[in-house]
Amino acid sequence: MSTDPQRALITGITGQDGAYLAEFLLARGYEVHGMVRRASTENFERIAHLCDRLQLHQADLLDQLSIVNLINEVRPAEVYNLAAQSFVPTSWSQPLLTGEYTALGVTRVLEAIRLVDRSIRFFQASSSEMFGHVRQEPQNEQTPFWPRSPYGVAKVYGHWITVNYRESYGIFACSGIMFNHESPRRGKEFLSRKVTDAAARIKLGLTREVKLGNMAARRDWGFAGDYVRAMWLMLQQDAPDDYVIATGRQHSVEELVELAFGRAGLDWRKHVVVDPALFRPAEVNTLRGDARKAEQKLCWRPEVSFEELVRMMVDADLERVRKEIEAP
Ligand code: NAP
Ligand code: G4F
Repeated sequence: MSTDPQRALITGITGQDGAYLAEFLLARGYEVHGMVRRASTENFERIAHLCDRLQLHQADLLDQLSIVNLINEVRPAEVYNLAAQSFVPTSWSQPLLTGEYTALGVTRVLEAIRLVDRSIRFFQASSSEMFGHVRQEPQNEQTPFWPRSPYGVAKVYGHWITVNYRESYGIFACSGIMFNHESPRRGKEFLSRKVTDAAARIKLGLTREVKLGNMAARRDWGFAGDYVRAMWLMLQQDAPDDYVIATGRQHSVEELVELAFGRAGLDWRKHVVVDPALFRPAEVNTLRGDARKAEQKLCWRPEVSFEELVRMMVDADLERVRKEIEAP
């Protein structure tokens, strides 16, 4: 006897996490739907290898009716809200748009669930940027928030509106407070990928230097593939809740740079130029998560170490740049 597959809807499916989550859910037999926004040229690079197994629908976080219609049409059992303006520096140059996407966009998805079917389970991609000027080391679910960017402020709104719809309407809504997670699919403007891409390009003779900002900032970096597993686990529990997802280990930007350049056989000091223009108006100096609740309740643990992650990213960029040189 065959049973109907579980149906999931992912907003932000074209992003780093969206691509890993889509792979993860397809491997578990889900019928996977993705929300994509209209663009003059399709931007499906990260999900190209999955496209024949996905159902993609146009809608936009800015447009309430498009989200209501989408959820009504798809009728998913689970919604993963990964779409956002996710780059912290852009949140200073476009603070209002960041608020529209990253804060109010969450309410629009929750409103659609409230109107169409309150039994839909909801995951919100919250961020360790909410801890900002940290009040406690390491940070857990009880640590107070002190966001340091318009992005962080918007994510605090998204977190609390998720909690509020759970408490007000009984929606199975979970907030995953995720620390930085990276992969070869990471956007090239984020620190880790900017560094691994630069190391590859320098190694293969395409450029000589890379400009970076604050080398002293410290982050808790994990692998995106591990983090999407935690998202799914949250929606499989008996009751909705909020969880910190982190490795518990912290490294400086300088340590990441040294490791990445070392993997490419380079001395980073010969190639990195510190550019004050890349410093942020307000920096989050240190982040380190305490994921013991996720470990105990979800049985979640990261499987890829920081060192493995950096090696994986450098190797992937070396291979990609080599191919670009061979077949431009
Ligand atoms: P990402 O690669 O920047 O992907 C963002 C996604 O959001 C893209 O698919 C993008 O679509 C989509 N999007 C943006 N604005 C939209 C709009 N108006 N309507 C519909 N879709 C829109 O981000 P990520 O690293 O995968 O992160 C996923 C989520 O986790 C984000 O909410 C991020 O803030 C959060 N988060 C990430 C981390 C991390 O370290 N990666 C940590 C904590 C929380 P386009 O492709 O069309 O641009
Ligand atoms: O890679 P980043 O741009 O990530 P950031 O700002 O920590 O935000 C990421 O993680 C959050 C979770 O904590 C997510 F919510 C968010 O969506 C995003 O995925 O910068 C990491 C650190 C910062 O301290 C930054 O000042 O690296 C420092 N940095 C130094 N030079 C740089 C650079 N960051 C970038 N992007 N580019 C540089 O040249």
